[in-house]
Amino acid sequence: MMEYKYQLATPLALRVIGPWLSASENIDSKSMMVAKQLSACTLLQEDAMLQELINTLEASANRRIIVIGHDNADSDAIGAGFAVAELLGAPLAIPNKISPPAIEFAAALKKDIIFQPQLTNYDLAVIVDTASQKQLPGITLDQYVIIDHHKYNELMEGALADVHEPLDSTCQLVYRLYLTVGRPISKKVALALAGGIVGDTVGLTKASGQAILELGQILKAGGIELQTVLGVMKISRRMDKFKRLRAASHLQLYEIGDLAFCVGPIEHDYLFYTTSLFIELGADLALAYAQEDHRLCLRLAKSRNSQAHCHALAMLKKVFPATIDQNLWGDEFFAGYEGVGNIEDVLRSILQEL
Ligand SMILES: [Mn+2]
Repeated sequence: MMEYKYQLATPLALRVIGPWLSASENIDSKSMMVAKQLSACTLLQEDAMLQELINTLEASANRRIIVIGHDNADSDAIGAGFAVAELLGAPLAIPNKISPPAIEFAAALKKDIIFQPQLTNYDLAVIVDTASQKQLPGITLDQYVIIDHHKYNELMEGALADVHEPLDSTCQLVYRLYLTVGRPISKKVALALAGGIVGDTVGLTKASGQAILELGQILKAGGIELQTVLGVMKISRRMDKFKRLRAASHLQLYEIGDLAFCVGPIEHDYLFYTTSLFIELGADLALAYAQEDHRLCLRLAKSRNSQAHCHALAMLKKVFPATIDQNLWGDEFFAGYEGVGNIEDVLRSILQEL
């Protein structure tokens, strides 16, 4: 069913998108008219959404386009952003930073990423994997389109066009965009899209059949293996065996009812990797910290498999109530703090909360 749908869409989309993808190629007004008529007849909602986006992009031919993923970018934002940027020959930007788990992955794609982009330098922004203005600190949107998979998206209202469907990942929507315009999937684009799917489905443990099917198609189209993607995504890859074992040997275990809470010191650069390591070992909740005099940097992670009724960010907000936002960030499963603090006090507060 899906295969058929895309085969149908490809020649049409190629005509519409042709002049925009390659400025040298001329399109006659007749075929454009036919394309528009056909486009108006599109019955499938997703095709219509994709087509509207393509039309908007086509109307922006020769204008300056920038692709932007949400702040604290994860592998879905990076992967989808990379693939769209490749498709458009546009730069990729992130408001402030890449999320630690996605740093290795972003580096493997070898594309320059612009931080704190100046939108006044561009005519159109393609926003990927982003559901609210809050995820775009410091960015004032004007002319933009959206490609996103979050169930609720606050940015759709002001967008010129949107491709929005509640799937497992934005990368699947970008894959469908590639199919619709008939652009081949290169090895790197396959890695980007597959990485986004693997990331947003927590290493495929939460993947729907549809996501796994599309992942398979992406791997096949790009001629890469899942093993390659997993290797690039492997979280504790950056820690060598001695660092991993040393971190494990310094961990303190708190058993609170059925809850396993692991705490350990580590150098600043390995905070995230250490919490991941503890979770991999079976912790429900993991805290890694670096204490340098009065300065404390820590990361708190919750296992996705845990039944623990705790919210990592909410927990840190209780522990550091007066902290300004920039020093404290995260979500239910992973949160970080950097600032003044003492690990003994912090640990006491957390244990009280648990
Ligand atoms: Mn996502």
